[in-house]
Amino acid sequence: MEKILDSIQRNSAAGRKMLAVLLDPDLLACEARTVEMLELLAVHRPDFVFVGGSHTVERSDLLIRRLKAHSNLPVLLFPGNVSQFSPEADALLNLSLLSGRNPDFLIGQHVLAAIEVKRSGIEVLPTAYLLIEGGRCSSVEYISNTRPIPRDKQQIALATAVAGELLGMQLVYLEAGSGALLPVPAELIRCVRQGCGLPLIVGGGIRSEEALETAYRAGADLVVLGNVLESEAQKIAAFVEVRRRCSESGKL
Ligand code: 1GP
Repeated sequence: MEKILDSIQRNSAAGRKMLAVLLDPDLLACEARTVEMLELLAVHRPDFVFVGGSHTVERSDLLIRRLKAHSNLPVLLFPGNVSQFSPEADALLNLSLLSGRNPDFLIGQHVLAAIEVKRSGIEVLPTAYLLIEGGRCSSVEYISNTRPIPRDKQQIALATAVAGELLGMQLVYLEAGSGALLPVPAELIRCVRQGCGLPLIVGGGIRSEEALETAYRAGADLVVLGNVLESEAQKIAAFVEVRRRCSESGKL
């Protein structure tokens, strides 16, 4: 079977846009919402399901088992810390918070998880994770005790992404923070897209079809949606349609 990183690189090179739905393991606390979400994902298929968050209470593997029982969508771990690792996912986004200067989120958590991750044999996606200021203090900012990159500092974002590329990372994730008031600015996405050769993940504060389209048109390859689907799960149908439309025009 094709590796997940290979599929992301192939889609990025072809201009085919991708969509990921971020599910918080704590979603399981509400059975009705979990069932509704799983049923919708089976019909309106994103490319990936991300599982994790800056701060979660429930275990990731319980949600992953539910996902695996209901669909064959690839599940990627999006861990806020080492305790969220589960070998039952298909791949691990090995996030290094390059925008910050907190060694624990640059390398510390990675050392704690390293042997278990290696032994599990899970596919690992080394990812340059950049927090961009999103209009309010995000959970990532608070928990990691780091400062985000200012919204108008495109060149700092680009230099940080390229630093990750030069360290051998394979993906760049521009993150405004879950529930951000303002998504990552289009100009900043465009700048990183043009100056850095890696596939680009963008997320945080994207709640409308217009915002999704803006991110894709600016150069995002993979957009992550979380909060909006937690409150209005049925919107997934419209978002999948935006992905299709932007992919088609991206190929022209
Ligand atoms: C957070 O980028 C994701 O890490 C998704 O953010 O919940 O705001 O969609 P939202």
